[in-house]
Amino acid sequence: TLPLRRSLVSLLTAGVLGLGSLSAVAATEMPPLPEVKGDVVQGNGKDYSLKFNIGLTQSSAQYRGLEYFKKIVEKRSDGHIQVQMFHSAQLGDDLQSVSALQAGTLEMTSPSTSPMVNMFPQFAVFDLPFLFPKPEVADKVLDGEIGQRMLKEASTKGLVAIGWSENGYRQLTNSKRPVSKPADLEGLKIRTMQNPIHLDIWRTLGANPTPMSFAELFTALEQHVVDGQENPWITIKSSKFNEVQQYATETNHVYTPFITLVSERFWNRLPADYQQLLRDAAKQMGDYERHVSRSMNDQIKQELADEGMQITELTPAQVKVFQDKLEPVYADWRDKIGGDLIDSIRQAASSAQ
Ligand code: TF8
Repeated sequence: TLPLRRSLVSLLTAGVLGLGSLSAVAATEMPPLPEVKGDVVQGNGKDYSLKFNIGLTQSSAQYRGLEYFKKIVEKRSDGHIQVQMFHSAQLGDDLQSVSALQAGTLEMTSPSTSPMVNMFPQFAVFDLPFLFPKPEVADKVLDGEIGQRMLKEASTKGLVAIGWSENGYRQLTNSKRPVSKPADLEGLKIRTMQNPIHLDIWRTLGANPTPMSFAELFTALEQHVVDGQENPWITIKSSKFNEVQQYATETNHVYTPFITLVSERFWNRLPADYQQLLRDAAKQMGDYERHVSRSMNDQIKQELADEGMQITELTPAQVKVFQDKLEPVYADWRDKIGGDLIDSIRQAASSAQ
């Protein structure tokens, strides 16, 4: 499978170069892990072990957030809850992880909301293009009444939803040509998340979209099964997509949240104060992970350019061409998602401006 194949390649490369570790490959400095705030929680004297699996690699902000989560939970449970970290979809991609939570074979995961819209149709609102004009607006919505209500609504079907963090603003990459307007997308095969609005977006822009799990994406790009994909800068870099994608466009077309999920079976075995500890830790992880993601965004974009990626930045007028072209997507999905929800998000957005 993909993660195994790639780590073998890395190990071989390190061996050939005679490097003791892989640190030479992962250059980007991450902000330090904050100290753990808060007292030790009493619990019930029992020990728990919790496997937390994420889709991104060890050099992602998502993994960094997970390291902080582990630090908080282990310290504040005085070692009674042990957190085992898994990355790069080692225990499954986003959808497989969610199923594993429901089955009780995995305790925690943090998927993008987008592939979960079959289970929770209201999440589709986040897939609408250009919904959040800046990250503070996303925070306001997710941390406010709407986001908190969605966590409650997603706490069903064997899942307990306890927090938000960020995947972030998505950027387009491809192996064929620079893209600065929708017409440049003609005929490009673009991998999308398994989500009908994303399919609609790229079809409407004139591309040829194919939904696919993130875990299959590197190989699909490398073997030219698809020409391009879209993800935040930090994901493009930490997943090494720039090794197989020459061109990028800073589109910022969708902001994707990550949702922190716990298996309900595991949750129900925990005493109430440990449940609260996980909620607190999820909140602190989310705040820290957003900080990491945002503070590294520009730096990573620069590193991608330094490593030879050709990056197209769009003028506001060029962005507007994409927005106008995508108006029908809003119109088509408005009723399906719920006009009220869209309006209340837009209202929150304008008050956060
Ligand atoms: C995607 C998402 C992913 C994440 C991660 C793998 O493109 O943006 O990067 O959901 O869990 O599939």
